[in-house]
Amino acid sequence: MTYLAKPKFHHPSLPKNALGYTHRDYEGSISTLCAGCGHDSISAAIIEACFELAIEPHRVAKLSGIGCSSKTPTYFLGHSHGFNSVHGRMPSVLTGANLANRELIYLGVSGDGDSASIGFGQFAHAIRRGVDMVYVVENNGVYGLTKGQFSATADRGTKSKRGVMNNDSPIDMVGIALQLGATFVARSFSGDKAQLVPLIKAAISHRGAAFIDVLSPCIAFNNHAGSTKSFDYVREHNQAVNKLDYLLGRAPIAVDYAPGTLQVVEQHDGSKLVLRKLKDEYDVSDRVAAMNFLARHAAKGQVVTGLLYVDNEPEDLHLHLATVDRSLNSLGDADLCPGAATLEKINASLR
Ligand SMILES: Cc1ncc(C[n+]2csc(CCOP(=O)(O)OP(=O)(O)O)c2C)c(N)n1
Ligand code: SF4
Ligand SMILES: [Mg+2]
Repeated sequence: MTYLAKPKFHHPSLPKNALGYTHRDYEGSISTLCAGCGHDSISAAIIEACFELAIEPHRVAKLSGIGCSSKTPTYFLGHSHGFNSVHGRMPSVLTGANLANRELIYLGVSGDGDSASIGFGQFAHAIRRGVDMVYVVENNGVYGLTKGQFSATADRGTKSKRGVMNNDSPIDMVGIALQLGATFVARSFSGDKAQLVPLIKAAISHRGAAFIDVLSPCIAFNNHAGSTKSFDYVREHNQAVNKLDYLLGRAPIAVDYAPGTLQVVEQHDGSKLVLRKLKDEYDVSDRVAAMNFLARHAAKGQVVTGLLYVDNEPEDLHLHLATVDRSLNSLGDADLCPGAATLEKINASLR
């Protein structure tokens, strides 16, 4: 279908990053989503984050399941590795790929249906194992692709476009991610690029399970009054706990704020997360307090956004399994076969 192709010409004055790439080098095919869908704004934020970090596109592996959200990797990073799995099965495919080749940056993109309904178990196990990845849920509270049924993240008491009431309790993806031990947890809004781009950059630089729940209104099926996932509702009830600046390398912090309002988290690679606190009492390193804060605000119908929790000494699955430093797909027969004598010893120990 030729209408999906973008023109290959670059305007010579397009801004370039440290690698000499323009934004166009991080784009994908033309989106086929509904005009105004929140998911397209998340794709734009991913493109911006990768451009600003000057990531070589071939170092990224983007994986997804099924849904409008899971279609989006086609619309960004057209020169990266990609795998579109079956519904709800992205986390296990990502886990396997990560174990085989730890050199790549893993970006899992999913929907609330894909991760909180059919793929809930898969989501939970990838998070609790600490797979080194950025896991983005584009959360609209409905199954957009199959025309707007409530998903498991829809709040109790919300009304569908046709007026049907949802009586089931919602699954709060950030609450679950915190409980399961994700070492980087954030929530954002597709309409807030200034908040979302630094969160994605920080998540990419985090070495462990990074989870970002992005509220992403479905304008076709869940943007009406009575929905808590509409543009208007999220804008009116958004309670950001902090503003994040992501500083690469050992750049000095050149911001001047009142004592107690700035929290700096230094990561393993020397990069810094500089957090300007918007809520005095909020401490991003306190996981239990974060769970409590979120539950209290959710009970009042408020949508807490920002960087909610980060562990600056995260552990990942490779560390837990004590795998070798090299990627497994680069090992040859000599590395993999211990030899007849060693095999005999192992077998003897099991008899
Ligand atoms: C095994 C299986 N069951 C059901 C479906 C039908 N189906 C396709 S997408 C989808 C839900 C997608 O919802 P979500 O992940 O929230 O994505 P959205 O479209 O809202 O972005 C469902 C139930 C399917 N494709 N495969
Ligand atoms: S149906 Fe909803 S989620 Fe799917 S593309 Fe349209 S607006 Fe986006
Ligand atoms: Mg959805």
